[in-house]
Amino acid sequence: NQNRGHSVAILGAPFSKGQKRRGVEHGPKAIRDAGLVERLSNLDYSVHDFGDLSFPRLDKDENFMQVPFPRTVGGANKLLSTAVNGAVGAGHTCVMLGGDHSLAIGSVEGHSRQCPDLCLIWVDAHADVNTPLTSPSGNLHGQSVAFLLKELQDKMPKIPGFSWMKPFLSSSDLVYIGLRDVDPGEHDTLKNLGIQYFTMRDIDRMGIQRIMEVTLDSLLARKQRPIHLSFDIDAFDPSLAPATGTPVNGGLTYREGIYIAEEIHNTGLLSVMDLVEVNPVLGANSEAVEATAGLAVDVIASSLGQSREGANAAFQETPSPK
Ligand code: NNH
Ligand code: MN
Ligand code: MN
Ligand code: MN
Repeated sequence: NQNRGHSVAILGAPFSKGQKRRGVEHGPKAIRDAGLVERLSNLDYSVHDFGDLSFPRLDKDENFMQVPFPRTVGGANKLLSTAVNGAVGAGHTCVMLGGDHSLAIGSVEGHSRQCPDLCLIWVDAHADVNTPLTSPSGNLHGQSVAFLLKELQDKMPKIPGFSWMKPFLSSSDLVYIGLRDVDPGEHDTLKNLGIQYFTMRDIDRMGIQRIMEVTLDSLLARKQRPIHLSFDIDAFDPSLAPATGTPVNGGLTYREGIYIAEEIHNTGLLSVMDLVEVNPVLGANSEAVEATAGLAVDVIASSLGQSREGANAAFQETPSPK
């Protein structure tokens, strides 16, 4: 098996202050309870579960403009960045379990310290590229990409809690898949910076096969480089992933989501992935929560090489009867 000798690090990030709905901090537990470690072990990885990070609580963290908890979110991401940097530096493929999507700031930043030439695939109903000045909600989970992009820096105010990081990503190093709820300021940024994005309408028109071909071609054709996959579970249709904070109708089918993951695995270049926004408090019942968390495990397993063709477990040869 090609995964033998390869190792996966699991980092839990129980954090919810990048948005206003409580419960997403229980995402890592829900995803582990759905059988993540066993599924990855069955793929013949050596799995290192580093447990959950513990994020310091600040007693005082006043809004910055209309942005809540800026120092708390900044501090959590600084900690996460160090953890991801360490895990990648130690040779692991890293899986970060959120938590809300503001955590991608630290996850991608920490990854970039080891892999400055990384590229980013953002699978989400939302573009998460608001700035504090364009955000309709103020929530930092809708602004993560704005912190990463070099080209957006003259539009970003100095936000308390984030002095530790500098933007490092070029807009040509990023592709979005699954968009269907983009704010006016975000749309303007996507257009102005010429960012490559595929909405659900594009998936309807082109099919997911063609979209993955174009995505990987545009990111990897010039040179092979490490991939950061940031997967927001709300990219899926709410019928499949109901336990999430901002569901939007008309999302990815199960097969489209798994195909995205499989194609990324097949590059052999996946280095870090985030699986975020599973909120077990928001499921209508335990079935809804288990379906959402189980889907998260399926996406992670497929990204790491679980194949619908089979050939996942070690097998010598077909036994013959004596
Ligand atoms: N675009 C909205 C905002 O900025 C919603 C973002 N919500 C998300 N993003 N779940 O993935 O607040
Ligand atoms: Mn998101
Ligand atoms: Mn989203
Ligand atoms: Mn493989």
